[in-house]
Amino acid sequence: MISEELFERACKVIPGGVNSPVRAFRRLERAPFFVARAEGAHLWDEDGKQYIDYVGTWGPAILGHAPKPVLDAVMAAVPKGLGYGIPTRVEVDMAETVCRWVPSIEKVRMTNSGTEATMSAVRLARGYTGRKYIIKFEGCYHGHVDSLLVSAGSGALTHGEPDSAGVPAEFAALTIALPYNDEQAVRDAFNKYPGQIAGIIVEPYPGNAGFYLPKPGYLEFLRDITAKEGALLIFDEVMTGFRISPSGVQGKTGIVPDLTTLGKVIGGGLPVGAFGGRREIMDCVSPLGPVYQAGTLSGNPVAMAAGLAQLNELERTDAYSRMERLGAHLEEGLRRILHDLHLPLTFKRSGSMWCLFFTTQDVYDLKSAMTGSFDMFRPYFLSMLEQGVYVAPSPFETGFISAAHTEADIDATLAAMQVALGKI
Ligand code: HOZ
Repeated sequence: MISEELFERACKVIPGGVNSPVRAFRRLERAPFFVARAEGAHLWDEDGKQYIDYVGTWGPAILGHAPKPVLDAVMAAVPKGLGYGIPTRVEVDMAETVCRWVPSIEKVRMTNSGTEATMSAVRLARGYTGRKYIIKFEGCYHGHVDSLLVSAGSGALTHGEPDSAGVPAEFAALTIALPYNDEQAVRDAFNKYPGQIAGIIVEPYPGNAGFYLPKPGYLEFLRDITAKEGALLIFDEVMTGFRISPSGVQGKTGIVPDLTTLGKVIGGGLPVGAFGGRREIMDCVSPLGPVYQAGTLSGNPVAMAAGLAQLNELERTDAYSRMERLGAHLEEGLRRILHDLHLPLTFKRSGSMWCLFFTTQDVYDLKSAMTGSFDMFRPYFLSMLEQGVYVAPSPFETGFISAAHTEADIDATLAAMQVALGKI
């Protein structure tokens, strides 16, 4: 097996053989497969096996892999130079597009990753308010920023290290981690630290401990209490931005955050993140204001061209209604299978984001997400993989449907689910 040989080589020179822990199939006790190429909704591994892909680069591949408009834009940008570290027209086009799509964003700064975006947004919230504490929610993952690696989700949770070594207790002490969907916990925190909380950072639809949703009124509550307490509300829409709707969860719910972080879809597959928000807050960012933030590769012209082409294509086509149709098809078929197999498992979906939890309890926070059985997830995942369907290799990740998936892909996935769930 070529993948296994590559993994053996990789393990000698890369920690765990991977460049991000969520790609390691470690907890599944098998080697990851190595990808040779990808197109549309499909991946091919180094051994020639084909998969229907529901990881979608962990979110960016909303048009599927290697979409022609994005490739064309990259091919057109490359001969002009790979980066200059000087402003370019495409950065302005991108910023105008983001501000037009996401009305809460009046000014936006590009970064190279979602992690940089959240790190910068938290610094900005502290700089703008002059306060030091940040509230985050257990199971939410905001990248590998020191002060946000507290009760974190995604790979940190999968590998049992939600509080990372190397983050001094003094740093973590400024982060207040609370259960998601618990209004009283937030009220108590504001009462305990009056006038000291700079902001709340939240994945409005959490997608890093599986995928679950806010209770009715919860996001409105976060908006109201932050406004009342003089703290900022930061929506981390790295996963949900340009995906749940053209303007993310905020577009779908009508909640207007003070700051928003973006990533994944905005880069069209290349490394791009962004943070933006109200003009008066963004004007505190260097060089206008005292909050320093920078990056040699930020706004890279090739990455901007790729991201902008992806956004333009989303705008030009019926991608969102198509992904909703495909998502509804998957949900309907899966619920039928679960019913027929007498498996009352919990399923959550919004548009193209979904998660099957291996628990019979409702899931609305980290604690309930953790009632899922890994002993049921493992045989399900391995059977799906064997049958050529790649879902995330962790029960704490989100499934992504792309506009390149077809009804036939969904039917084939449902057939595989029928077999895989029959085995658990
Ligand atoms: N936020 C991503 C998973 N939910 C991280 C992906 C990666 O690190 O590769």
